[in-house]
Amino acid sequence: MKILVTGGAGFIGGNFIHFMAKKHPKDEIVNLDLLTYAGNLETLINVNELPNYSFVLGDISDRKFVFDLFEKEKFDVVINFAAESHVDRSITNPEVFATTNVLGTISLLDASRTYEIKRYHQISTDEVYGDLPLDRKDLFFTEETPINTSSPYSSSKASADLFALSYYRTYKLPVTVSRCSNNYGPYHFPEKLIPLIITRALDDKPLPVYGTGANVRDWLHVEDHCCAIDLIIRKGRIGEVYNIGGHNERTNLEVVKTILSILNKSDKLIRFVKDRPGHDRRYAIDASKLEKQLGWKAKYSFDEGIAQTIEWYLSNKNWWENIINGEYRKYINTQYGDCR
Ligand code: NAD
Ligand code: TDX
Repeated sequence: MKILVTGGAGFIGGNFIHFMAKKHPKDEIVNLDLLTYAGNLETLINVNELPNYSFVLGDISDRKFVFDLFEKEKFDVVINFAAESHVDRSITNPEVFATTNVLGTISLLDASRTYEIKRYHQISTDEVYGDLPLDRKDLFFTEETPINTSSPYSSSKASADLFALSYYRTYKLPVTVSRCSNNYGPYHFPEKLIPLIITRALDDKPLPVYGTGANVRDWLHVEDHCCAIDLIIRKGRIGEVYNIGGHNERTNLEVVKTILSILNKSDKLIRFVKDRPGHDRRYAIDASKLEKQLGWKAKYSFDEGIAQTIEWYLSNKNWWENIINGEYRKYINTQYGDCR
């Protein structure tokens, strides 16, 4: 099987390529990534030399480039991870979220239609459902929960998600969509809560917690996410949406305190700062469709996963220090010229 992975130099796409290299070493993987600030080829050093893996620098919203690539490569499967993924950045600069997340997805869908791709999988998010109240622990997002977005990021992702589903209904393109909760694990860019807190706590820097820290996220280990995607592209029913989540709800304050306690650092590093505008209160996923239909089950509890993740950040200081000091851009520029 020849698979196009877009956004493979990012957090989840990068983990997915590692996962596939181990689980399906005979599959061929082409990684298309624009290497924005979030793309880091150092994540892929271990897979770079594999004969079935190749990297292509390019923009998913550049239609001519995308069509030429599909013409040349004859992919069987397309998995679209590429996106602008940070909610806070979408609040300060929404436009690129429309370009990459919406127009980029449409150009991949059109190329998939033209070149009769056997399966197109869209990586969507639980943020398309909006949020749940904090005082209703009995409520979860199911695949039938109405779309009701809050941020420019989630609006762009919902749009892409609905475009993908419309290509199934209108053109019979074999599409599947997955909506997952917050991922965490190795190679997570240190602008997002968990890696931000780990890396700043290790340097004894103040730790910004938005509002009162009472917002709840449902944490999914990235390896469990990769396993679910692998199942969906092979066995998922076309035209269907699958929720992915591991019933690991924690308030942000609980997450920060857990990290501090594992690192043996003081709670005094915590700073309660101005809240994110439009901040979603609670995400909680019901993944029973994926569990019943495809036999998926999360392997990691949050307690195991966070300990493993912290261990990874302790053993891979070079990876995140190169991001914080900007060194990773030098690596990219040496490899590819001043591409961005
Ligand atoms: P990320 O920001 O770490 O990586 C995104 C990757 O996409 C980067 O390598 C970047 O260079 C690349 N990219 C950006 N614009 C591009 C373009 N125009 N063309 C080609 N490549 C481009 O993101 P992530 O956390 O790995 O998320 C991957 C996907 O999963 C996204 O679609 C995101 O919306 C979704 N998602 C993420 C989470 C999470 O918790 N991280 C949860 C739910 C859904
Ligand atoms: O400095 C911070 N302080 C803080 O309190 C940051 C960066 C975040 N937060 C809070 C905001 C959220 O309630 O922590 C929670 C998690 O924040 P993020 O890591 O920014 O993730 P979130 O906004 O929940 O979105 C993530 O999950 C869904 C991903 O970034 C999205 O790409 C995905 O779709």
